[in-house]
Amino acid sequence: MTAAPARSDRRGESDATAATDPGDAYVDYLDCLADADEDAAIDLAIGLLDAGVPAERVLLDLVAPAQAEVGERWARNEWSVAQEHAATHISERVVAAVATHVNPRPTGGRVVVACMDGEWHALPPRLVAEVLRLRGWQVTFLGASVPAAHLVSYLHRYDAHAVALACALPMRLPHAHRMIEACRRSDVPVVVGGRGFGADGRWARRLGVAWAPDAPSAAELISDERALRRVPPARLGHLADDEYASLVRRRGELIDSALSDLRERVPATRTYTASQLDSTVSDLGHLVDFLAAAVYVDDASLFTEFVEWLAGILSSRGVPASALARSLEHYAGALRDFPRAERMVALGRAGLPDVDR
Ligand code: B12
Repeated sequence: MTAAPARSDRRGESDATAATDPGDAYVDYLDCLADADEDAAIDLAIGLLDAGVPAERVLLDLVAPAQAEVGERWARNEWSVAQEHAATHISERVVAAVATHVNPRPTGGRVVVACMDGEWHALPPRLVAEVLRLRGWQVTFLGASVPAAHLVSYLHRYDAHAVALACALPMRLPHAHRMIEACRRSDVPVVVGGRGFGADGRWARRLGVAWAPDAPSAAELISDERALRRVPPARLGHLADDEYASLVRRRGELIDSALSDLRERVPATRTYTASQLDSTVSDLGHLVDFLAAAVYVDDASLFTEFVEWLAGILSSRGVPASALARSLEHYAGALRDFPRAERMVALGRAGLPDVDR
């Protein structure tokens, strides 16, 4: 086993290879994250700034893609949750160091940036917040999981020009909608972003809210208040069938019955350890939550994409596709009175490879 290179060694490497391009520094930066070498990661980012690379590029062309790669390594089960946490902590420190190093003076109005209630992915909106700050806005970053009522009272108190709301997980879209509506009632224009709204922002359009794919587009939208307010209304007439509300009410019962069904039909699950059982309950819950969100926005692809993702995660952890298929069949049977949900579950099941029943 070799020791990780000392801070000065790594600094030497990055000086030689990556003085002016975040793309060239990317591999070194990922190595810093892999080795949990906070000092070297900060040195590398500040080195780029000192070499004249704009702070916005360091944030968006170095930190952001590295974090996406962290997610891929976790998904492939190459990195543990602890390694992911360590890497994310370092990226947070790097963002703070870059922000302190540049320290722009605000010339624009106040923009409040926050995560939806129940949303813990605070780093993506933090990057957006710093880009807005670099572009002259006076930014208040409220961080992870902000309850709607608290956000609204904050907006009232500080007379915000706009609010930017982040959602990384599509299962949070119903919460997102409630939060967007609460901000609207305060007459503060809203822009949303994050992977939770779909790669092309289609679920933001469904909820009738302005969406930005990235931080620079968010900055442009916020500068154009008319564009921010000029959005077609939400298209949610399908909610009249009450399927979403009923699914939410039945969440606990669905998870319990799916777990009993698994234990009955997939013998391996009977000898699960406590932590395997926890993960199973959490996966069964995520299936219901993603399904409920898909029903909310009336888009089966939200659910089928999640099933595909979950199948990949489970297979990289040695869980056979048959267990997921079995749970989907169970949910389809339990949801016979919910035609939209039942169809979505069937589509999710059909997307899995054929497995023995
Ligand atoms: C770090 C991380 C976490 C950390 C977050 C800590 C923190 N301080 O942020 C923790 C450990 C809390 C976490 C938890 C979970 N996570 Co996570 N996480 C990540 C990871 C690795 C990095 C996030 C990140 O910083 N991305 C970098 C940013 C820059 O990328 P970005 O989202 O594309 O952002 C750009 C645009 O989307 C846009 N944008 C983003 N936000 C906003 C906001 C606004 C207002 C605007 C305008 C624009 C905008 O601009 C950004 C820059 O241009 C991602 C992987 C990934 N690909 O992102 C997974 C990921 C998002 N997580 C995932 C999952 C599944 C989870 C958990 C459910 C895991 C679990 N079983 O518990 C929980 C859910 C927690 C919750 N309820 O919120 C999955 C989601 C998969 C899916 N199908 O939806 C991902 C994709 C991992 C993966 N590869 O599968 N996670």
